[in-house]
Amino acid sequence: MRTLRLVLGDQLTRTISSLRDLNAGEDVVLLVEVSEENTYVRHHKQKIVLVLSAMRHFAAELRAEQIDVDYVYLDSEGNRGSFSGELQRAVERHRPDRIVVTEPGEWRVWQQMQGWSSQLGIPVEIRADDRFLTSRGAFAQWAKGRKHLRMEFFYRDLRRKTGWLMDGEQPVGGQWNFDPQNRKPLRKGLAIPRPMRFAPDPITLEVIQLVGRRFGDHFGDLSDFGWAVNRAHALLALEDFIQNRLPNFGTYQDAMSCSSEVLFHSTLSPYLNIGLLTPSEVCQAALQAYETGMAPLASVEGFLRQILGWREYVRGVYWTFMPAYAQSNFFFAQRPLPAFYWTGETEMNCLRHAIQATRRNAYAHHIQRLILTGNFALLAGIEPAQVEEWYLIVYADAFDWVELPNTHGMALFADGGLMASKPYIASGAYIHRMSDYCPNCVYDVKQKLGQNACPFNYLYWNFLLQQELRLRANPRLAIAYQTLQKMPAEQKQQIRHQAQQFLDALSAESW
Ligand code: FAD
Ligand code: DLZ
Ligand code: SF4
Repeated sequence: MRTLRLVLGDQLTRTISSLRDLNAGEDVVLLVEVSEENTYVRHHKQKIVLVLSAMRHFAAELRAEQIDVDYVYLDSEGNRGSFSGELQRAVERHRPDRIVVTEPGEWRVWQQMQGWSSQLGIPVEIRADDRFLTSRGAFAQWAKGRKHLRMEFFYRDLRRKTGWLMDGEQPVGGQWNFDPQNRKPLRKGLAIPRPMRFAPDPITLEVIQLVGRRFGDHFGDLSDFGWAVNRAHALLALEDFIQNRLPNFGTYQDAMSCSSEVLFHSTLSPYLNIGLLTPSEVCQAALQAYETGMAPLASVEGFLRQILGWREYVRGVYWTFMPAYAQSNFFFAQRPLPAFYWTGETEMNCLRHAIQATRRNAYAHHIQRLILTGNFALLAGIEPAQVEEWYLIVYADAFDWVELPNTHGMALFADGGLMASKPYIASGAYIHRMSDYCPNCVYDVKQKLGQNACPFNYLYWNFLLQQELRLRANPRLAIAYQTLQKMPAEQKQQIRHQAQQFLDALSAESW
């Protein structure tokens, strides 16, 4: 039986389920560069280079194994510009008996796939993506009947299931969570190793030219492309993280600094999300570092929690609740996205720093995404769909299944608390405690009101005032509402007034 095996641009794993029973003498593997995938949002230029160059490298690796690969370039003659159109053409070329593909990461593409068999007139087998440690069905089962889906309980179940960092039924170290030891601001004078970067090879250089030509008006810079685009380099990046940054990962997980864009984070998400690395091998590498005494338990547990916990969990939320999930707007937020999200031109030093770094690198670490751009969008009442599109565009690791729950649920609380037990809101004080942005800002983080006051301060209290009916009963916000209750009416009025003035000026500058 001749099988056409379609591999999507985020499925670049040799052990992916669609290639598992490949018959090298008979089957054809199809990879297609299509304009629809490059423009369904106007992705950061570096994200397009990463995906297309990694696809080309993956194809070359398969060919080196004598596998018959049909590769359609973006500029190939007759390219129909979509998965469905290119599959149709490939069926005409190869006349296969069936098509095999692994389930996609995005609802949008999943819907397209449902129609392929009838459109093409041949069987299409859609296989589970078992690179994840939890299947879509298993998560839905876990979620069934639960009012709130707290990540912590899901994570503990997975620790028990995998046996990772377990001592029989108990967590190693006697705790599931080492948060109190983690999350410190950066210590002065601490050396921060720079992550490994990779000079573009001829394949990547060609893609850089193509992207400059075809998508030159997309967000982001191309001049400093340094991502790994093949598995060998992604493995080097993993090793570099384990040796040089994992030991400090936990302690400084929530720190932010002008002096480093990455700090002790791994920067492995783009490789995990397009398949150059698998989540289990990354977790195993971290566990080994613990076992050999290279990294402390608090860091290794903190890191494992991100991949075994958060990454699996958000994917589960996505597939269990889509497509309705994307539609909710708990706070009825309507404001347009401010222009500075694209330009980085704002007087707020923290936001300027994070957004300009995102333009340069297609990367920001988690706490920048959550507490800077996410928190600001929540406090300012920006419409969720616009914020979500921004997050899907600007990062090299952005794919709907992981971006949407993180933005919609975690950062914006637009799902009304399905994922998070309270909105992640922070005033300037938290940003000041966790970063070194404030001393170099035109605003004064200590001032709550007045021309020089940090906007995060009055926006924070204004948000709590505006959303009082929706949030007052939340026990995790009890202290904030007690403070608000004691606040003089006149001060509340001033907060509302200053916030309104600031927000009106933002709307005026929106695109
Ligand atoms: P590290 O801090 O080194 O963490 C290790 C790994 O854990 C990451 O590589 C990632 O695979 C995983 N991870 C950590 N946190 C999360 C999380 N909350 N959800 C899922 N996986 C997680 N992550 C994406 O991969 N793509 C996105 O589009 C994306 N959008 C986000 C949007 C918002 C508003 C927020 C708050 C978070 C988003 N995240 C997203 C999650 C997280 O911020 C990134 O995974 C992380 O910053 C990537 O950098 P890193 O590889 O250095 O991560
Ligand atoms: C992100 C992306 C881009 C920019 N280009 C392509 C492409 O040309 N061909 C392809 O197969 N995949 C691409 N991708 C990744 C897809 O968008 C991704 O596979 C789907 O969104 C399903 O998750
Ligand atoms: Fe950001 Fe406010 Fe600090 Fe300025 S003062 S860097 S706006 S938190």
